[in-house]
Amino acid sequence: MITVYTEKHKLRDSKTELFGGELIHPHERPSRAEYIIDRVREVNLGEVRAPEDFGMEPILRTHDAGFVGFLETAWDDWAAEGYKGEAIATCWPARRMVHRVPNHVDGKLGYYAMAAETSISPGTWEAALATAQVALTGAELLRSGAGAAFALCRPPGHHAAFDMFGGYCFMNNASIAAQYLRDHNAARVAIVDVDFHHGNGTQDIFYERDDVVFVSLHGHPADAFPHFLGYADETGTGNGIGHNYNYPMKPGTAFAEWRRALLDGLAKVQTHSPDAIVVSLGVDTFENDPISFFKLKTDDYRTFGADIARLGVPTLFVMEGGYDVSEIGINTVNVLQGFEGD
Ligand code: Q9C
Ligand code: ZN
Repeated sequence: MITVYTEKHKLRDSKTELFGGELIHPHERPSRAEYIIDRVREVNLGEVRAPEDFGMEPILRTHDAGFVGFLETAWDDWAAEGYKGEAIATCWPARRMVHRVPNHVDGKLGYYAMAAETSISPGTWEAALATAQVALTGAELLRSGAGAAFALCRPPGHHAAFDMFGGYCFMNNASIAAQYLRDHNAARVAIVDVDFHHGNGTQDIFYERDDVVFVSLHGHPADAFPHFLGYADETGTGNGIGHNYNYPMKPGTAFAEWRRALLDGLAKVQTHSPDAIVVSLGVDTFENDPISFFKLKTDDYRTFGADIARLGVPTLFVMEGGYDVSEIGINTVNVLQGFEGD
């Protein structure tokens, strides 16, 4: 299968992540994508190609224009204040406060951020924009007839909502790709999110819709980030009722139980007969992942890939999480090889 990749991801190289009350070297760092692309090349998965430029229009089908404009100038606006560190939200429109977009960058950060761990640094916008184009190029491969493609996105996207960033994410690459497929001949799309964390952004974007089905397997929000979304009783609203399926699971969940949830979710996907599937592919479900609590093993990722392939639907894999272990390359590519049956 073709992998879409650009070195522009390296422009996202934040120096800080607010973690445990300290500013640490971020878990979401450039080496992650390098482990993965190295493994893609090592096993000769297929051609690696650069993204095409689809411009802003397909991004604005999924994200609020004010939000995207904020991301574009956030670093410059922050630097203009004379602040010495990276841009971090410190104040939110919390319960019973007014939700109106302020002028000051401090207020805008709080308005558009869903969490404080994700610092905005120079180059963040350029990398986020480039990786949205990676996802769109992958979607275009499916549109033009490919049975599968791998969008090696970085920074990741599934925590980014219509008008919020956070959880290491800025724009929702998988959702932008799914919307592109909807806008080009796919009547129904399913998004299967297997990242350890709930895909709150993706759920938010499609929650009222019946043309994009969302299935997410994740650490239970009572125990895991993003903490405030991802419960099993969130099933959609309006036209979207019955098109959102959450599978929250407890600490220590291993592959057998995880796969039971997966197969249940894939059966739901089949009832909607999608024309395309977008997999939000996080491998932070790995037993040695530093910030997660599932116990998947390296070989399990092949089984998972084969389970997806059995649906027989064109599939775009979009990279999400998976942290700071060299196995993220092997685990990610195992999914793709399992899908291809080798
Ligand atoms: N104590 C993705 O995997 N903080 N984002 C976790 C754990 C945020 C993960 C804190 C994790 C975000 C794309
Ligand atoms: Zn994750």
